[in-house]
Amino acid sequence: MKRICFVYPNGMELPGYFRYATNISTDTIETLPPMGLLYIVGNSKHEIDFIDNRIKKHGFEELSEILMQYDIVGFGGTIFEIKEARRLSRHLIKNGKTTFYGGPNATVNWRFYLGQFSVIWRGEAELMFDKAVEGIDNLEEIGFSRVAGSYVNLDTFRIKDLNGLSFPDRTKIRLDDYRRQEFHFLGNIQPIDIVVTSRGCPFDCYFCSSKVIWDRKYTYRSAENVMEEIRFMTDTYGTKGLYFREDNFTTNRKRLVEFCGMIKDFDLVWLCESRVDTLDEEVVKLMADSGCKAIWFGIEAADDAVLKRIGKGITVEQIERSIDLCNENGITTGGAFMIGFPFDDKESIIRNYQSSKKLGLGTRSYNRIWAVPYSQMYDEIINEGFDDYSFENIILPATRHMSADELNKLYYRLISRKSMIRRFGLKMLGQKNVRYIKGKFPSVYRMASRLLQS
Ligand code: B12
Ligand code: SF4
Repeated sequence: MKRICFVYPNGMELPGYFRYATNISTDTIETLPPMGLLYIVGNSKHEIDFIDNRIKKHGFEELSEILMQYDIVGFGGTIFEIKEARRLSRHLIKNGKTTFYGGPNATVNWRFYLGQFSVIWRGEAELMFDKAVEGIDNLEEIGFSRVAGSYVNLDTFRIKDLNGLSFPDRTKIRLDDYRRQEFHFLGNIQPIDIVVTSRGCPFDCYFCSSKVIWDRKYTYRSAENVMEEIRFMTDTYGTKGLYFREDNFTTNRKRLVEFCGMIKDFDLVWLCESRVDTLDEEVVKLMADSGCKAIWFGIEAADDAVLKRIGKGITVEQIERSIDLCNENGITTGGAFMIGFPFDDKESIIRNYQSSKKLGLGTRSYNRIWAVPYSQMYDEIINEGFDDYSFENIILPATRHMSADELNKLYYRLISRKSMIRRFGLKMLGQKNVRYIKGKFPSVYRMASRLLQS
């Protein structure tokens, strides 16, 4: 039996110009369990160890020493963790080990990492991983090609029937190590877990790399199959809350209705991400009645002209309607917006920002655009030369009308200054005292929050 270990690497240090102009965070307090890797472990007959280095924070020497005990080391993660994965892999290969690199970044950007991992894995892995381990000396026979020093599956692996998979192996982690700011929408409860009910996305937004990763193919588990996992979670871990963090939780209306009917039997609260055009009055009511406390929407812009240009496929009217429906049914709403599209100028950004405040959202988050390969927006940014600031293929771009620095300054003035004050205030006062103020003097707390949000 081969000795195998999976590693979710630690995030890389980004140059200062990223840190001060974006909300990108590598803080472990703000992350979720790496479900992809846990899925592979749960579906493999091999004993696989797992290290989440965002939690463990081993240094290079220490981690490479640990990993030298294994025959095969598999790295996951996004583009933001590539540096640690690459460095460890080079070291391990030099010492006769075999390394795998998988996940969304490997799927899309494999060409950049040829020669640096023994095997670069594109797409889903549960059904093929054991075959690759057992046939490691004959990978060509199971769909891999030898390209510039690595084996890579040029045809991305996809799984048709997600219901046939075993659940992710959560014994490899401590659920307690993972949390996200979104958890507060569910109140002060524990444990909260994530369950992945679907993969991929059928939409085609101009700025998003999902279509390159998942080829616009959307697969989903049946409501019954999801309930089985939830039952397992509540029985085993006493799960009290769930966060459905996936591209398209609400896209299949029939499944959503079934899901709401079934989850009612559990005493659970939950939150999810959604698109405004997938909700209607009946479904929002059902969601609220079945324990949904919050919905986080990818809105991007509160302006029909911008929404059209970015191919989002939604309108301001739909945005307002869905938010109203949620508010009427006691579901808290959050909305994410993007600032600094290639066509944006100062006026359009300020207009979008001002309009976004009038939508009735409970919480808003604004992301100053950074771009990773590949999306239509990424290609435009490269082709038009707006990539003055870039690091490991992550670009902090300029627009046709504003330099990257002008955009950073505007973003800072409109948004990040307030969130910095908020974070600084939290640090100074301490989480405990803030909770005390919130409980004892709710109106003071609300007023301060509103001031910092406006
Ligand atoms: C949930 C999620 C999160 C969660 C948890 C992320 C995590 N640590 O796992 C949170 C909210 C924390 C998050 C944060 C961020 N995310 Co995110 N996130 C997602 C999302 C919506 C779903 C991921 C998921 O659970 N998929 C389901 C599982 C089953 O699939 P999977 O992870 O891809 O794994 C399968 C295969 O890829 C493969 N595989 C995976 N790893 C490995 C390893 C080996 C060895 C092998 C063989 C195979 C293999 O097998 C798995 C099983 O089939 C994806 C979008 C998407 N649909 O992919 C974005 C996505 C992964 N996120 C992305 C980004 C950029 C981020 C952020 C950097 C954003 C930010 N501004 O901060 C941060 C930082 C990430 C971090 N360091 O934790 C990008 C990554 C792009 C890239 N090129 O790397 C994605 C693809 C979104 C997008 N469309 O651009 N994210
Ligand atoms: S932004 Fe959301 S809806 Fe649009 S393509 Fe990406 S995942 Fe799909």
